[in-house]
Amino acid sequence: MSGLDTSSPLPKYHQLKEILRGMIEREDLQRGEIIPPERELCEEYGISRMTARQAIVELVNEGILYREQGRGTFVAGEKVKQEAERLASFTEDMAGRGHETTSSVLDAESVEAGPVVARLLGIEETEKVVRIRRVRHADGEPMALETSHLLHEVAEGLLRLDLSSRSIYDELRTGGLSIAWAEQSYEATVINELEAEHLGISTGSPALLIERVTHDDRDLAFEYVKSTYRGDRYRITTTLRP
Ligand code: 16G
Repeated sequence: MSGLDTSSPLPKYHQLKEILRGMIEREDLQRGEIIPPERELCEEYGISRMTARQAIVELVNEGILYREQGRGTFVAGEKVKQEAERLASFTEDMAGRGHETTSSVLDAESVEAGPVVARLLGIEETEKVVRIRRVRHADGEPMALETSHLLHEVAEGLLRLDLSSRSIYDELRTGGLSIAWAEQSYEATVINELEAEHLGISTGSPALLIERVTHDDRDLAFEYVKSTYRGDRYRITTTLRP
């Protein structure tokens, strides 16, 4: 490791960031590897704890490092890319990238739609919908927390299935539903406590809030899904043409 340049006008935390970034690019620090503890970085570069922390926090926010509570800070793997113009299920999306999907089902039950879901699905507020909350994993790593609301008549059968290793879209298609198009929005958000617990990252980490309303081939809205994707592991790409 080379030291900091004390004559440089660049702040020390910034220099440390660039040193760590360089080590990752040269693969002196490999993906998934733990980085040296703050204490060690302070000794090595003659910097304060606050300076080391600032460099690490910024690299975490950029998705280059990630923190695991109680374990340390690690070099992040390459982000999973989702092409925004394809209507795919999580399972299909991950399979296309060579990852295997599993889910932890937090709950799956019939609940009253309520005002928001009712408006989006075009039903009465008091009507029942199937609500399924799942943590979606790619190769065992938690990626997103997903809450799906589905029309009762379409999705009632899902409540009898073990959804930890099944795709909802596959099951609905098997039941005769023709999934046609969706409207999807993206927003920046931060991880709340519940999400932090399930996604294994710290509260306040950056995330993508993705909402989708999906329609069948008769333009019937059958699902409304709200998902929080880890900002450090996920990236959306689109192809733009004139
Ligand atoms: C994706 C969809 C979600 C859909 C789910 C079905 C996004 C942002 N959301 O996660 O709306 O309900 O796939 O997944 O892509 P499954 O068929 O694997 O259960």
